[in-house]
Order: sequence, then C-alpha cells, then structure tokens
Amino acid sequence: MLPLSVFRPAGAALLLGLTACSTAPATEETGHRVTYNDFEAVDGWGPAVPSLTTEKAHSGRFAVKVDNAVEYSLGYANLLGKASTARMRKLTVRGWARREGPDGSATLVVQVTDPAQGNQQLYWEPLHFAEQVKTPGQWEQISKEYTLPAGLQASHELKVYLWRNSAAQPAYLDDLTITAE
Ligand SMILES: [Ca+2]
Repeated sequence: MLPLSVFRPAGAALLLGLTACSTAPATEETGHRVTYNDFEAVDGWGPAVPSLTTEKAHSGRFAVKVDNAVEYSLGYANLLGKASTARMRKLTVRGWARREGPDGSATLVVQVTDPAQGNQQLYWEPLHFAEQVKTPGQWEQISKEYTLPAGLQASHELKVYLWRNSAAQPAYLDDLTITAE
C-alpha cells in the first residue's frame, strides 16, 4: 500500500475535477466553439428583445422564453463564413431547456438559408422539447448533433432559435453553446 500522503494530491485533483464538471455540459465539447449565450448581457442592448425573461433562468437572472405572445426567441444568426473560418460539416447545439406543461412541441431549430435567394431554405432540423425535456417545470440539458448538407457556402446564413411551434405553455432556453466541426 502507498502511504496516505501520496493519495492526497490525487484526491484534491479529483475534487477540483468534480467541481469543474458540475457546471460543464455532461457531454464533452468537441470541435470549436461558434458561440455561447447565457442571456445575462442582452437586456438594454439594441432593440427590445420580447423573448428575454427573468421569469425563469438556468444561469443568473435571464433566459429566453417563447409562449402564446412570442413565437420565436432571440436567436443566433450569422453567415456561415463569419460563424466559422473552417467549413462546417457538423454542428452541435447544447443548452438548458425547460417547459412549463405537458405540451412538448416547443422546438429548437437549426436552419441554413441563402440570403441571396430570398432566404431560400437549404436546411432545417428541429430538436423537439418532447424528445429531451422530459419533466415539466425542471431545467434539463439538451444536446443534438446536426450533420450539415454538402455544398453550403460561406455566404449562406446559419440560424439557431427557439420556436413556440404549437406549445400551449411557455418554454425556456438558457446557456446555449454551439460548436462546429
Ligand atoms: Ca442565463
């Protein structure tokens, strides 16, 4: 047996590791980060954001919400060439989501359009809350990989946002991270 003192540094390192993991996504972040938003620094900047709310938040005070009055949340929208210098083949979206009732139709949308062609839709893929947000009234981690189609160009636009869809009760999103490979 090794003397106990040998184990102390390892034990300390393990504790640090556990502390770090408690706030990190459960799944390892791969690729490079395109963007992150905890919605804490949005209030008061630029035009009013109807989806910004302090009703519920996973981090800090703010999250975004969709409900009967707000169809789409504040989202990420950027040309692919600005979102990433490398060609994106796969996107991973991670975040924390919450729905207030049994209706799980609220949807996190990943979309690519062509602004030069009247925003023609080139890609559209949903993450239905019903698939991953199992318990109403609780924050749950969501995560999905999106394989983008071949042929997308730097001038095409990536959009990621929360859509009410037909949800009868409010749905919330916070701490959104988008990574690309
Ligand atoms: Ca927040």
